[in-house]
Amino acid sequence: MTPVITLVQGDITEQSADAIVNAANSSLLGGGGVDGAIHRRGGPAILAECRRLRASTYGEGLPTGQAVATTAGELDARWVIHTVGPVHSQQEDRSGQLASCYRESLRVADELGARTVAFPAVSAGVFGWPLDDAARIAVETVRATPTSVAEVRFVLFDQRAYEAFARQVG
Ligand code: AR6
Repeated sequence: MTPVITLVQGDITEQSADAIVNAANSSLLGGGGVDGAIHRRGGPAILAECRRLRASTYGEGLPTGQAVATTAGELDARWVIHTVGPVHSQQEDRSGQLASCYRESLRVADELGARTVAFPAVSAGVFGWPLDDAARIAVETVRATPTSVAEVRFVLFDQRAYEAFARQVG
């Protein structure tokens, strides 16, 4: 099945969904942007579980392009799915890794039984991915990924990002 794609302009930490995707870094221990906002609003339970993951399965961190779930703490969601986008590079095409973030997040969502999943524009902030291309990869990958997720909601922080995604969704 292909999920319905919806677009919202706003703060992803204010969304109600089964799973909220975090644009994390491989340390899983927090940062700025979406990551900072999720840990701030979700509270310490998320970080505690991330630390446990670092002490067990992901001793060297979560590799770029992969995804892992934790509790959503105090967010209005059951899970946070942390994924690590690639840093944009002019020298190297890393779009496969960015596509993998969406595919792997949906795979984890399926494992959990999540039906509604909210995504930010992974890599389009601190990691420097050009917005139009980030939107194209996000939408194309979700459309090409078989999943039981019923709704993929892209939550875009500002109007520019919202419009970039709206052009892709058509
Ligand atoms: N809700 C929705 N979108 C947001 C929010 C929010 N609360 N805050 C920012 N955005 P970024 P990245 C937008 O930088 O590029 C962190 O330090 C933002 O405008 O959060 O994948 C991590 O720890 C942009 O369009 O993620 C990593 O080190 C998009 O979300 C690194 O940043 C993604 O921006 C990850 O960088």
